[in-house]
Amino acid sequence: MEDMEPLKACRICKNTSLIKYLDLGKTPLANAIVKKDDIDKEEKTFPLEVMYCPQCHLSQLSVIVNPKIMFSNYPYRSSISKTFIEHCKEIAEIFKKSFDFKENNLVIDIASNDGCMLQQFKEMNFKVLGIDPATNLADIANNNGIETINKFWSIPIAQDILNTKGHAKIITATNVFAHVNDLNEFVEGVKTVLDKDGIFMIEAPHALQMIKHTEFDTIYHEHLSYLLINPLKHLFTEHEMRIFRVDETPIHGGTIRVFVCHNNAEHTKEASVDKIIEQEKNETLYNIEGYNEFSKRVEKTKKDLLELLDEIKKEGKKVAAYGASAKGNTLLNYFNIKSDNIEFIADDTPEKQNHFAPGSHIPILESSAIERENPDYLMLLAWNFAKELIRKTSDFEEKGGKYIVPVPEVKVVTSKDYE
Ligand code: DWN
Repeated sequence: MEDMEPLKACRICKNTSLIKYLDLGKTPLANAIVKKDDIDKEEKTFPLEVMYCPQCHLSQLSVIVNPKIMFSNYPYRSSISKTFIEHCKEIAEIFKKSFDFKENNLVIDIASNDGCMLQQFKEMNFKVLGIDPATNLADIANNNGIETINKFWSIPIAQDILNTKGHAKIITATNVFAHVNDLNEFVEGVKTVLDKDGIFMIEAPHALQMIKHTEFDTIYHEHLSYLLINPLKHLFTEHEMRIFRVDETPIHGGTIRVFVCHNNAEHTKEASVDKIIEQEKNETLYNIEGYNEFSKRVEKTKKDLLELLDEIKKEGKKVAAYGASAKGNTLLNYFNIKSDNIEFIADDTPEKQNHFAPGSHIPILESSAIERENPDYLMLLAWNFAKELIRKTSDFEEKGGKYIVPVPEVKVVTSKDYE
């Protein structure tokens, strides 16, 4: 596959008449952090446009960037966030309590990152197996005792696991289903190895929350699809599977947790499935009207944030950022914000420190830089973890520092706003 190919048809229902409703220009890959030695090299950029399928209502990018470029070595560690570790524990407890799974049942986590999710299941005496294409992350997980296959998920991988370890009672896929181009291959792989009464659980940003709360920074090339329950229902029906429960959870700006099983499995469909579909209909996300004013709200966020940063600059005050997130790079690049406005981005991820953000080339430093450089404001580019980031920077606030949260609307906040 070349670096990029155009989307020819809706990846779920194959409709070819898609409607573009957002264009964020050509941008570098959101996690393509730049080494010091490469700072003067030209960065690859790709169109960042979102298309709406009027047939199944899936939102999806107009291009597919080669996943090998994005995921073979990945600078994002799930375990950096204590909030996310707690979130993984909550998921493992749901399976332990709500479904009568036994110790030693096999749990597979697809796109298992550094083993964050599987560590929780392992502590509950499940048998665990991770799959992740990122060699750097698979090495971390394997070194931590979480067996991890360093590959992309596929039907052959699923078949190998079935032959060597048997069926899986649980297959989890958090923050990966929206990243996959060939969802049919992905789902057929799950079907191959999922136990007849097993559960396949997906977590992904809910397009309803993205549109409703102007979370445009969730849009970057790793996220090929922006999911609603209706298109997912259509997809699983095609594979003799069905959605029997949907939870809503606030992580990552509003996520849907979708429970799927084989058609003839014993899991009874819950009211939550139709309730979410009703919500999606009520937000007019099943026709293009629901999307038309989204881009206007993105432009308002851009105007408000640039005005705020200009004001702060005129006061001679300094702004830094915390959380060199992929979403943060969408925001910085679409708003054309660079180091003359944001002095540095603090981040606790070793793979990101002492590099530069893609496009903006703002330096990414260890979070100790906050105390050393003493900015007046911290823009939370990982606003979805605002509470955790604010809790970690209480010294900064005690010295009079304030926080800027850019989404869902531009606000100057303090820890009191999160009590
Ligand atoms: O889907 C994806 C989501 C789940 O994670 C991936 N495609 C990529 C990634 O997106 P993101 O980078 O926007 O996610 P986060 O979790 O909002 O990024 C948080 C950033 O902030 C990371 O670089 C880690 C950093 N961080 C930190 O330095 N200290 C985060 C916390 C909580 C901290 O305490």
